[in-house]
Amino acid sequence: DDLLARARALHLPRDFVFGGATAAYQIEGGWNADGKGESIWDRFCRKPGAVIDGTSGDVACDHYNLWQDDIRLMTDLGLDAYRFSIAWSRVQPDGQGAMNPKGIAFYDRLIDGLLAAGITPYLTLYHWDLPQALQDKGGWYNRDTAHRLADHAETMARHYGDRVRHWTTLNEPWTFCWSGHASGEDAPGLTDGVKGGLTASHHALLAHGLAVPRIRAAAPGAEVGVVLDLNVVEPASQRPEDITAAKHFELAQNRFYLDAVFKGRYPDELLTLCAGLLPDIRDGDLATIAQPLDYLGVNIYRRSVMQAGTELPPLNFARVSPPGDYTAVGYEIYPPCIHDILTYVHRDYAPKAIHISESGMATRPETPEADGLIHDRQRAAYYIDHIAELDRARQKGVPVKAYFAWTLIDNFEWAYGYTTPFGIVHVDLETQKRSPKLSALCYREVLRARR
Ligand code: PNW
Repeated sequence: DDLLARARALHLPRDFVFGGATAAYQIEGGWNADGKGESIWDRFCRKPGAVIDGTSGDVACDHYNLWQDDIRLMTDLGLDAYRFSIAWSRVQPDGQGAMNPKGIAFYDRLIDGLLAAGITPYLTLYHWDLPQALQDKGGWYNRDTAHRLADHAETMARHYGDRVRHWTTLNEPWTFCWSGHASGEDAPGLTDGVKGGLTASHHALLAHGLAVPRIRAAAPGAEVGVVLDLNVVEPASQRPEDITAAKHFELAQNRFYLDAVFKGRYPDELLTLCAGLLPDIRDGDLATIAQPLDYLGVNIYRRSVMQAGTELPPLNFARVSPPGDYTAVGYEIYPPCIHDILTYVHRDYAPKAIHISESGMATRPETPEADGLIHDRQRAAYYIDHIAELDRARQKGVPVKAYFAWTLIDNFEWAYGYTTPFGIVHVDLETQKRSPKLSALCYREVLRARR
């Protein structure tokens, strides 16, 4: 097959890390098993209309029970690494106070199983599923939540730090803060506009900054980073109002987080624009946030072409869809985005190392062809083209060290439910049977072709 041949023609270095990524709520199921507490996603999915197909992660891929099968899949694909997240309410049902030993034991089994299989665990502490008990106290609007996450980080690092070396504090503060608190598309479903997005973001960044030294103290030798979802932003035209709108979007999605984490400040232009909508930013907060990091994780799915519009006033942008191919969640397929974001981050912030912590595409639900295989040719090409663009940036000297496919197995895609699978492995939701797709076979070839 031509795609397999194209995969074999990529030659990343031998020590380049290839992995698969997932998140607890999207795959585990077992939403109330063995003493797990309720999370904001458990609550949100029960709200009529919140998830387009009316589903939830109650069962998802039943990874809570089938984790051994999933490790076997990773072994078959030859993955070096596995990026997963801990469901906070599984290990500590209320997000503070009593721990849940059975929940802790689940991740012990998973981590020990990965290590026995020779797969390196990359652990994310927070991938969107805040314990509902903390939401009841204000969630990310409550500054105290930052301290609760830092405590959680330390507890996890004490427990798993002897076996887990790679730690991520937050997954995508932009998305969980803004989609959760400004537009309301994600849990907890609040629609408080810019004020909501910025308040949640400041507290989330504070949580990150407080957590980093706690992880290092509890797990000496740990490599610690944060995962940001960044976008390559372009104005739709050279009209001044479009250039301004693109700038506002870039400040809000990229620079707010990057400047805080790497430079210990928020962009002045954004603070001026959003005066009156700002959270309580206290003396010392930005110094706390700007911890030295071992790596930056970047999730990149598309570029963003922006024009003047009415979204999130006073940011006032609108997304433009240039002609081209689009995925099932409406993202433009634009492979240079990965090269462009890597060179942008390297040029302006120079992290020690960069990981592409997520990259991948959604389709409509798929079914196997006569030969039993799902021929997801577009997804296979997506991986080949994006990894080639990553390699182009690497060859220019960008220190990109790892790439994680989003996602290992078809799973619960948040507000899209099960309507837009992203997996390189198909999951039959009736039988829970896993079957690698053509994209998985191509990915394996890319891994094998390293030299
Ligand atoms: C990520 N964008 O979110 C999440 O980390 C995953 O949990 C999720 O399943 C995956 O993407 C697929 O949607 C995104 O701006 C955040 O293009 C932002 C963007 C894309 C995905």
